[in-house]
Amino acid sequence: MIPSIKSAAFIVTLSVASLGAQEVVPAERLAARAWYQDARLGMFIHWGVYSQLARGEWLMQQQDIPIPTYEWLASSFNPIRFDAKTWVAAAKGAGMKYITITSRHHDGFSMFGTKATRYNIVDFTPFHRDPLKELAEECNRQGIKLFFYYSQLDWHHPDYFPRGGTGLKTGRPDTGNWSSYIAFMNAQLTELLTNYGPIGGIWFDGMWDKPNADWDLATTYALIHRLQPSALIIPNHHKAPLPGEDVQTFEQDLPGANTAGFNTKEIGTLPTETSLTMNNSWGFNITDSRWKSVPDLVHYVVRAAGANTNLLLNIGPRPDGTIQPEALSRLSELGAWMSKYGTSVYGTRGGPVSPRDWGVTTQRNDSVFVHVLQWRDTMLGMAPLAKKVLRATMLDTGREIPFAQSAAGLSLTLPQASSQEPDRVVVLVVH
Ligand code: H79
Repeated sequence: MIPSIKSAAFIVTLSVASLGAQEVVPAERLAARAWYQDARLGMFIHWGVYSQLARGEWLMQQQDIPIPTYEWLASSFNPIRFDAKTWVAAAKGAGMKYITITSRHHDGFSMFGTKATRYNIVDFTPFHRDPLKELAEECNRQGIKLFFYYSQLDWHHPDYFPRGGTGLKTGRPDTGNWSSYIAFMNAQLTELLTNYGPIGGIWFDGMWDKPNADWDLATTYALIHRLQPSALIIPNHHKAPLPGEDVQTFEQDLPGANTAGFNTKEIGTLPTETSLTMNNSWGFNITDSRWKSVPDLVHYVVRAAGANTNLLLNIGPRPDGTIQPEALSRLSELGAWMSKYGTSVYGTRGGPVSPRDWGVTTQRNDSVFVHVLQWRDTMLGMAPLAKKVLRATMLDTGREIPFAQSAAGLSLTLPQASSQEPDRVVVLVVH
């Protein structure tokens, strides 16, 4: 279940056969991975100059916006209503334990103060503030861990050359120095890991734009691990995990599913995460009203936990720094559910019965939590458990319920399902 972190180091056999080596993961990173898995629920934030266009975060590519035109957009970014306290409180109120925010997306604009380029929120906009610094300080105050999303793909930087599959029509000359681009990224990552206190880690995205390029990941990963030995590396490269990485993340899908069309079905041995939009957009999209319902969001959290996976639930704040009321209300309602039922999610791992259509199981020590998600009847038959069930109670009322255990399985007699309850949670004490 919960791995012991007492040993100084843990030897992991690499899945990359060609390296033929063993990776030694230091104890502090194993501890950070365990913390991360215990957290189970985080907030993803997509916010950048694209938020002003109110059409997601890909408009520069989708509409072939030339760099000078997009630079004007950047130069007018002034989110005067941004308030780190409000954002962190919204995450905390939703029961989230960490925040992962875009420090730089594919448009190449840095949402933090950086010396590596003037094309950043402090130097290039009338705002002149560093929102990541304000967030880092506020997260520290409110006990939330902060991770930085960082795009390796860049539609603006001249040295992102040769180009990949996207960002081809932004008007850059057909020249550029790839190793300078890698050095630029490493300089920025050094800043992110030096100027913001202890951070949770780096969430990479965009490498899939140039799958065959030499990204020199070994150097970048070693740099991160040297600067902050507890920082986790979470890459969204759509491939099986590579050496130095800590979490395998899946976009809009649970591990093994691929409704998105680009997620790998190769699941390694690392902790896993699913990132999910609350409507159908990452960046603020003013016409996207396809919001997931609160019961659906509860199901996503619980189905992720039952698959031993974290859920990273996204919001796309508006360009003035405010969060849409549709998102805020869902966050606080999800938080109300988490404050009542969170013990069956936080600090758990996937349970003894693998995910089923009717629901999932999670476990912590000698407690198994049965999450009944899609089952209208009172009698539920489950697959056999290896351990003996001593007691079965409903999590919400604490009332004992009848059960029968045999070699054929476990049957539970549940209270009537009420239409308000997204999840009927049974606590089994096992021995
Ligand atoms: O930040 C959000 C998105 O902007 C970013 N990741 C999330 C977290 C994202 N960018 N692209 N995608 C997600 C999906 C991209 C799919 C495609 Fe392709 C890019 C389709 C064609 C080009 C990758 C490369 C998949 C096929 C080829």
